[in-house]
Amino acid sequence: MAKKDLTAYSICSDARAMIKKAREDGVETVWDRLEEQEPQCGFCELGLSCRNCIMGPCRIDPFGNGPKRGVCGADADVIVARNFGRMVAAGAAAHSDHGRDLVETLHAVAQGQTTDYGVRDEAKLRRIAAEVGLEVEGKDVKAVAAALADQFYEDYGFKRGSMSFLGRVPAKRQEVWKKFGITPRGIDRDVVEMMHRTHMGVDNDAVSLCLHAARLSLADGWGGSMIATELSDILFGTPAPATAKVNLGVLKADHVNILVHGHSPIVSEMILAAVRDPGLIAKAKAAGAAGINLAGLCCTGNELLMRQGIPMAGNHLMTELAIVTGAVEVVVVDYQCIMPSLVTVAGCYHSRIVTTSPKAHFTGATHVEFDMHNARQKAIEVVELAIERFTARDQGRVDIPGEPVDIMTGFSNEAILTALGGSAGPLLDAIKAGQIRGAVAVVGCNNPKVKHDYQNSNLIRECIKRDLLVLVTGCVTVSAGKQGLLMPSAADLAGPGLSAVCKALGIPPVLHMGSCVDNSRIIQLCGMLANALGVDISDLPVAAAAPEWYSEKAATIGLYAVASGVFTVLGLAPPILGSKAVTDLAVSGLEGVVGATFAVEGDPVKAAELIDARVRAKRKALGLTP
Ligand code: NFS
Ligand code: SF4
Repeated sequence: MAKKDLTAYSICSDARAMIKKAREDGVETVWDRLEEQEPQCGFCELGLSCRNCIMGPCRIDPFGNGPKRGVCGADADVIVARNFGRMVAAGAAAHSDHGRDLVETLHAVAQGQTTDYGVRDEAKLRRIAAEVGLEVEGKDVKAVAAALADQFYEDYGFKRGSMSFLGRVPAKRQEVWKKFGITPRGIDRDVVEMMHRTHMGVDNDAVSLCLHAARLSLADGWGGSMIATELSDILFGTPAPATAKVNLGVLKADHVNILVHGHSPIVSEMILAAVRDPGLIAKAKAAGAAGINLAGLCCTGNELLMRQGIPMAGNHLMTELAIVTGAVEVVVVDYQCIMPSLVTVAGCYHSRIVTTSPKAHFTGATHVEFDMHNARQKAIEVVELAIERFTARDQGRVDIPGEPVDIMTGFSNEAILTALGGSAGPLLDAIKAGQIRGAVAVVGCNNPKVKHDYQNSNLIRECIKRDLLVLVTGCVTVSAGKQGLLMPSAADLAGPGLSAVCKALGIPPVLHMGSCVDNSRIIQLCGMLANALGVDISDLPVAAAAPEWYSEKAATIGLYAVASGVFTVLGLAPPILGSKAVTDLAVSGLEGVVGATFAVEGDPVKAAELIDARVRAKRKALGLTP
C-alpha cells in the first residue's frame, strides 16, 4: 500500500480524497503497483532489451562492459529502433482498428443492416465524400455512405496507392514525404510492414526503421485516426460548442451511476440512448433511485462530452478512483487504456465492469457483446444490470468528493471556423498581429510516474500566459477542465493578446477538440493554416506536447505530429535513450528530414520555454513580430 503523502500523487482534491479512501477500504491502486514494480528494468527503460526471437532474450549493456550485441548480432541502435518501431505500430493499430469499426458501422448503415445507427450529419457525409473524390450529386444518403465506406476500406489496404485524406496535406509537406519515402501507403500495410521489418534479420538499419515508423505513424494521423474522427461526426454528429461539467463530483449519490470508459462512440452513444429511455428511468425510480446518471472516463468520455455535453468523471488515473467512490454501479468499457485492475477494484464494491467488444475480454468482468445489429438491445441490458446493482449499493460506503467544475467543449474545426465567422482568416490575422503568437496542442495521458495532472495543467497555464492558444484532447481535457482552464473566464490567466481575442469571441484560451483520435482535427487545422499562408506545416508557429504520456498510441501521435512538421515536447522520455543514433535522430536529426524534432522536458516551465523559442523562431522566419 502506497504510503507517500497524498499530495505527492495528484494535484486534484478529488483524486487525493479517493486515494485516501482506497487506503482505508484496502483497495490497491495503480500507484501501489508502481511502487511494487520499482526499481523498473533499466535495460527496458533504455530500449536495450530484445525478445523478438528465441535465440534471445538479449540485452545490451549501456555502460559498454557487457554484451554489445544480441545473439543475432543486432546492436543497440537496431534493437532500440526495432522496439520503438513496434511501439509505434501498436499505437497506430489501436487507433486505426477503432477507425475500422466506424467504417464497418457506416457500411452496415448504408446496406440497411442496422437500424440502431444512422447518419446524423448528412451534410458532412456529402462534404467528405466529395472531398475524397466521390460522386455525390443525385445520390441518396445510403448510396453516398456505401461509396464512402468502400473508399475508406481501401485506405486500410494499399489498392489505390494513395490514401483518401492526403489531399489535406499541404503540397510542400507532400514533397518532403516523397523525398524521404515516407508517404503512407495503406494503414494495415504500413503497420504489418513494421512487424515484418522488425522480425529477426530484416531491416537492420536504425535510420531506415525510424523512417518507416514515421511513415506508419502518418498512416494513423492522416488515415486511421482521421477516418475515425470524420466518421464519428457523420454517424453521431459534428461537435459544436456547449458547456458541461467535470470531476468526480458529477457522480450523484441518489442516482444509478453508469460510467463509459474506452474509446469508440459506437458503444457509449448507445448507452446514452438507453439511459434516456423513459421505461428504464421508471425502472430506476422503482428501484429507489432518483434517476440514471451517465458520465464519461477517458477518450470515449471525450467523444460523448464533445458531441452530447455528457459530464466527465475523470481521466486515466481517475478510473480506479471513480469506482472507489462506492457510487458507481457499472463501468461499461470497449477497448484501450482500461486497466485490468478495474475488475478487482469493482470487486471491492457492488460495481460491475461490463465489457462489450469481442476484441477486449477481461477475466472476471461481465461480458455483454455489442455488435451493430443488437447494440440498442444490449445497451438496455447493461442499464438494467446497473439498476439491479443500485439495489446492492451500500450507501454507507459512498463518498463523492467535491463539486463539479464547468467546462466548455465542442471545438471541432467546423465549430472553430464558425466561431471565427466562417474562415480561418481572423485566426491568421490574430497570429500575424501577434495577439495570438501561436498554437500548442497539449494532449495525451496520465502516468503514475509523474504527479497526476501537474505537468498537463501547468504547461497549459505557461502557454496561455505567453499568448499561445492551447488545443486539448484526451485525458489532458480533464486535467485542464478541473483547473477551470476550459472556461472563457480563463482568459484572465492568458497573456494580453490571447485574452483580448478570447474575450471578443467569448471562447476559452484552451479549446477542447475531442478524444485522442481527434488529434487528427488538430493536424487538419495545421494543414488548413499552412495552405492559407502558402507554407509548409513546419513553417507555422505551432507545437505539440504530451506531458504525462504513457501509451503506445501517444508515441504514434507524437511521431505523426513531428513527421507532419510539428515540434513535439514529451514529458517523459520514450525508451530510446540506449541508442545514441536513434536519440540524436529524434531530438535533432529529424529537423533536417521532416523539419521538426522531439524534445523531452518534464518541467512545465522549461517545456513552455522550449515551445516559446520554437514559436519565436517560426514567427521570425515568417517575417512576424516574435
Ligand atoms: Ni490518448 Fe492516453 Fe488513453 Fe485517451 Fe487517455 S490515456 S494516448 S488520452 S484514454 S487514449
Ligand atoms: Fe536476441 Fe537478435 Fe533474437 Fe533480439 S532478434 S532476441 S537481439 S537474437
